[in-house]
Amino acid sequence: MRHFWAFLFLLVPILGVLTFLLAPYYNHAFPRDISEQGHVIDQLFMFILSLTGIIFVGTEVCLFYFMWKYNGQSNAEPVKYSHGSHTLEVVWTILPAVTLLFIAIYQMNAWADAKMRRPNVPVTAEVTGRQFNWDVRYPGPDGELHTPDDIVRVDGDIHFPSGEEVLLSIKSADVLHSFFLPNLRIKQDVVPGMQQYMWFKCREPKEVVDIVCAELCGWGHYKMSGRATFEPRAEFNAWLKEKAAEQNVRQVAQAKEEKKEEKK
Ligand SMILES: [Cu+2]
Repeated sequence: MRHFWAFLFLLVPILGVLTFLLAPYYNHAFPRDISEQGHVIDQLFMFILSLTGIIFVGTEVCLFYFMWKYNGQSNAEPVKYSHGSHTLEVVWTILPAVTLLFIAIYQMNAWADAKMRRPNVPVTAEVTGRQFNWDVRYPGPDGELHTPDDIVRVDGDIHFPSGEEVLLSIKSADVLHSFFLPNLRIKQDVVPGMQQYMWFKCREPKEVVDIVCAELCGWGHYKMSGRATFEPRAEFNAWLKEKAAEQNVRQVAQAKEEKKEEKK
């Protein structure tokens, strides 16, 4: 086939665009957004995707056209070499630079909302990433973290109040992890030795979503999953109370066990 390579290269944009268009029908598009700020992130993503998508398709079509037109089998003329064009080089340096600068300015507010303007609310919980789990510590009735009445959860079943700002303090006990709530468009790298904060607000009254680790952190990386349940404040408080009671029962049993050991 004379134009085999031209057609092969044309397949790239066709398959690329088709995959993108069909993804939602196969449930491979964005997970449902339940966050109050999520649409800003999605809009930004779609904007950048459209921009790069148009340039991608344009480039691929040019590639196809030139491969078709200058096919060696149909062009008897010898190859002519060009030694570059100063004007063209200036244009293709300035255009991307201006585009990147525009995106940098355009997204500033979204970045500030997501990473800099920390809401003025008490910390809902402290999340610690470790190989291979997310440990979550809630302040007890005293509202203070790292006091004896803290409620510690290590089973991946985490609850948060919905309809209000949730502020998490987050750290790592060992290596790099990344706390990712796809449905809330929230992802935060967890760096050893660094104390960080992340915040979000779930606009749905009741929702159960996935928690994942988005940083390859070792052989058990896949195990760092969990479920986050969002529920109204009253239900959340009731859940916390129930878990505190369970924890107390366990602690009392443990203390009894230890006393028995001592007597022996
Ligand atoms: Cu991890």
